[in-house]
Amino acid sequence: MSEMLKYFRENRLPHIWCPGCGHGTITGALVRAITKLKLDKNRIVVVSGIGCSSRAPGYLDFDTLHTTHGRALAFATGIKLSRPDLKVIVMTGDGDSTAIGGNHFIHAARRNIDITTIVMNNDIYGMTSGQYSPMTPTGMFGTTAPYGNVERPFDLAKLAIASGATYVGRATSYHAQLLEELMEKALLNKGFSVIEAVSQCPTYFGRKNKLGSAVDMLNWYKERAVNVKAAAVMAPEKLEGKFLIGELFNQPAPEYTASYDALVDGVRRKFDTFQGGVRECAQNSD
Ligand SMILES: Cc1ncc(C[n+]2csc(CCOP(=O)(O)OP(=O)(O)O)c2C)c(N)n1
Repeated sequence: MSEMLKYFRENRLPHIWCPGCGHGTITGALVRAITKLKLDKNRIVVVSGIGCSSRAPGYLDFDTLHTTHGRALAFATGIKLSRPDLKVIVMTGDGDSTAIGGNHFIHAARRNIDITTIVMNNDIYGMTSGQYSPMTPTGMFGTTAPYGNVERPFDLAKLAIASGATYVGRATSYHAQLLEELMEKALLNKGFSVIEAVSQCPTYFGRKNKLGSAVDMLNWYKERAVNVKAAAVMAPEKLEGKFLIGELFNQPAPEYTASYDALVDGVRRKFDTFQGGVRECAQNSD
């Protein structure tokens, strides 16, 4: 525990999250994963957008950026390109990453840039009081879906995989141990990693959908989440109404900043050779 405290800005606590919110559990899992990997806190940058989830970096004693709504990955991309030696982590919400920030999300995945992205998915816009998001399940309620959401939600993991992410996992705030293990592997992946961390919002999503207390919501996750390894041997009808957790994808591919640096080196070498040739010509013509 004391080992973990060095990663927190204790003077910024207590946090602003509502009683029963899952975002603290997810932040705790990330800090435990970082502690386990013994990462140098002075070489970690944590970037967020705007939302309840995006308040997390404010409590963490790394170099942190609280940016604009949906733009965490754009800022993180700039940091990683200029300082590829740093470990860059993005903490974002389902709205921040798949609504206003959806474009940045798919392109960061497509490039396979070495950023670990933790999406705290509470199925709703928490900070602005419960509007539905692109990840609100069909039929569920939000303040902007008072008769039920008619849209189909993204499956974030499938979106990330199809876009090019090289490590993708999902767990819930109930499965905190698994969450930590997935985060550890995501942090070690040299490429774009996405962890969908399903998080209960009893204040808005829970209340609007009559899901009960935070504990009831955690039990809801416990009953509906199936580990992908167990699911592999289950009959499809047994998986109806369930969702998969665990390591959903792990397939290395060339990383963007490494490819970019190699390109720059190649161009520089060609340019130097060319300049050398020009110098030789000039000397010969003297
Ligand atoms: C450009 C812009 N548009 C809208 C907002 C208002 N806004 C702030 S947070 C937020 C949604 C946050 O939801 P999510 O990313 O799911 O995070 P949560 O609060 O649920 O953790 C919105 C729409 C804003 N701050 N900036």
